[in-house]
Amino acid sequence: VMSDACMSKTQTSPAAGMLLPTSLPVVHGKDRTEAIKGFQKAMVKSMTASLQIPHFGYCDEVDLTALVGLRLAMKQVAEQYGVRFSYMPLFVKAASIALTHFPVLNASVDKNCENITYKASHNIGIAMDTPNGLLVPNIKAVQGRTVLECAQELNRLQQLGAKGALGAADLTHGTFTLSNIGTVGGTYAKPVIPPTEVAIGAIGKIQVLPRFKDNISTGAVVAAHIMQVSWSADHRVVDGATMARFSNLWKSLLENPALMSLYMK
Ligand code: CAO
Repeated sequence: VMSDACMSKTQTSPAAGMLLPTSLPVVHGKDRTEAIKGFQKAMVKSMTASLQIPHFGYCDEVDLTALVGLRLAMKQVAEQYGVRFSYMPLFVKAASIALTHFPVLNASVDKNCENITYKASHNIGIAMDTPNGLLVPNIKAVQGRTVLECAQELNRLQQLGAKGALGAADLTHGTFTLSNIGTVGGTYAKPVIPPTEVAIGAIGKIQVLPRFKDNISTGAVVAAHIMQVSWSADHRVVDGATMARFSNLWKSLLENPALMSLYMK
C-alpha cells in the first residue's frame, strides 16, 4: 500500500467545478525510501509480465447521447432495489454481446504462446481504484446476467474493494477487462493487458462536446455526450482489424440502445 504522502486525490470544488486536491500540500525536506510490498509488489509482478506481451493499441470515440437518458431511467429503477446503476454495467454487457461475435478476444494463451483457449464464460474484469491501489475483480458469466444483475455484482465488488476485502475468487479467472479511468478523468489511455487475457479497454471521461448532427449536410452542430475508448490487444493472436471490428460493434451497441436491447439477456 502506498503511504498517504504518495497519494494525492482531487475533489470538485463547488466554485466553478474546479478540481482541487483534497488536502493542503505538504513539502518534505528530505528524500525517503520505503519498501515496495503487499498489493504494490503484486502489481510489480503482474505489470512486468503484462508488458512482455507484444501488443498494439486502437482508439475510437463513442457518442453516448442516446444512452444518457436511458441510463438515467435505468438508474432510477435500480435505486428502488437499492442498486447503484452507473454506465459500467452497460459497457460490460455491450462487451459481452460483442465478445460473442469475437471469441478470440475472450481467450487466454499459454506461457510460450503455443496454445490458445477460447473461454466459454465472459468473466469481465473491472479495473478498480481501491484504498489498496489497483485491483481487478471480475463479474463472472456476464453473458447470462441482466444489466441490473451486472450492476448488483459491481456494487458488491466495489463494496468489498473499498473495505480491502476482495478475495481470490473475485480477483481470478477474468477473461477480458475494462478500465473506466474516466471516473477520475482523461480521454485516451494505453491500458496494459492482464497476463492471462488477450485484450483490455480503457474508457475515458464522458464529455459534452459539439458534434455534427446525423445529417451533416445541414451543417447543424449539436451538444453530444462523447466518450473515448482505448483498446490494447495481444498482437500475437489478435490482429488490428479484429479489434477494430469488435470496437465498432461495441460502439454501435452503446450508440443504439435499441439494438443493444435486442441482444440483452
Ligand atoms: N465519465 C463520466 N462520468 C462517469 C464515467 C465516465 N467515464 N464513468 C462513470 N461516471 C459517473 C457514474 O455514472 C457515476 O455518476 P452517477 O452518480 O450519475 O451514476 C459517477 O461517475 C461515479 O461512478 P463510480 O465510480 O461510483 O462507478 P462506476 O461504475 O462508473 O465505476 C469503477 C466503477 C470501479 C470502474 C471506478 O470506481 C474506478 O475505480 N475507476 C478507476 C479505474 C482505474 O483506476 N483504472 C486505471 C487502471 S490502470 O492503473
